[in-house]
Amino acid sequence: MKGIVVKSTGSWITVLNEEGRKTDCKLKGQFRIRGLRSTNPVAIGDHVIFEIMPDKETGLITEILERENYIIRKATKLSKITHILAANIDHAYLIVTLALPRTSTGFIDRFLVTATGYFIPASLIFNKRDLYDPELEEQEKMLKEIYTDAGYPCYSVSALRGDNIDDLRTHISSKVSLFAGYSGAGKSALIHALDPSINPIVGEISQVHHKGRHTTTFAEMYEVSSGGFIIDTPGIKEFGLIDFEKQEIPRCFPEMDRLLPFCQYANCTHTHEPNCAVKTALKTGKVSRLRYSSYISILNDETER
Ligand SMILES: Nc1nc2c(ncn2[C@@H]2O[C@H](COP(=O)(O)OP(=O)(O)OP(=O)(O)O)[C@@H](O)[C@H]2O)c(=O)[nH]1
Ligand SMILES: [Mg+2]
Ligand SMILES: [Zn+2]
Repeated sequence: MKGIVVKSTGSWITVLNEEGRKTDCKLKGQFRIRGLRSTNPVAIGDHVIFEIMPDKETGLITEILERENYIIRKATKLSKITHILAANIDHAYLIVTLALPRTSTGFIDRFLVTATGYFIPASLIFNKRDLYDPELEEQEKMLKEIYTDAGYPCYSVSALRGDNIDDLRTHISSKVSLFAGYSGAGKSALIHALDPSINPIVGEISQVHHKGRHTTTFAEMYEVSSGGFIIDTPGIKEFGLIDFEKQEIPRCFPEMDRLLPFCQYANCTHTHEPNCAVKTALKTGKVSRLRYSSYISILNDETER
């Protein structure tokens, strides 16, 4: 039988078949050993072949079909352990907020570089706008402009108050969407707002650390009743890049990549080269300083490696 992995707790892998039935499966031994240097050999969203066990209740996954794409990260910049967030995704959404816990632009840019590098369309969802004062509203407006211009659609919502949830719902229908972000950003709350029949556990923000409490501990794919699938993921602190060559990084900043034909050198890194169109655009404000400084920071990290 064919199915899609919708949940994996380590000991059991839940597979949804074409008739909409879920079966808890084990993985046939050999996959565990075969040299996948990832903490999870099977990822949420994987298409698999499985058979029903003699108990007629549980299943055995015998084959993982080739992935159309996947999104992968390291726990930290220096960590060697990789983690596949999900596979076969149509769209990656990063849930961010300028309220608590405020998402850093460095984190946003690392996420976007990975999605872009793995050819997955990405968008930003600014959540918790009910908590914004005029100053945060102004900041959000500026960031939305920067990221929209760069090529990443932005949404401004409140999972709590329901602002712009209908609009987001139309965008996620008939797609497999990944929801990622810091713990406490409101990924699970947003999924509940999009479809109140889905009830993932929603956590609290710590009064002391002003961060989430890592409420969602396993990624899980939900079918939205108005159409589409959403993968809720556990909160992440850092987004370490994997398998990026230094020369690929400028290609993962779309607004800079667009300017490359206007740089003097075809392999311009937009750092020290003369007649660089990106540096000119930086002076006129066409390329944002925030994005450029993230670019330099990511470039330096990859050089160190
Ligand atoms: N004021 C306000 N609070 C929100 C909003 N969305 C989520 N929250 C709150 O933020 C806290 C964290 O929400 P969760 O949905 O658990 O966050 P998460 O991103 O799933 O966090 P992890 O599962 O830990 O990764 C909860 O207390 C939510 O009620 C919002 O739009 N406005
Ligand atoms: Mg959650
Ligand atoms: Zn250049």
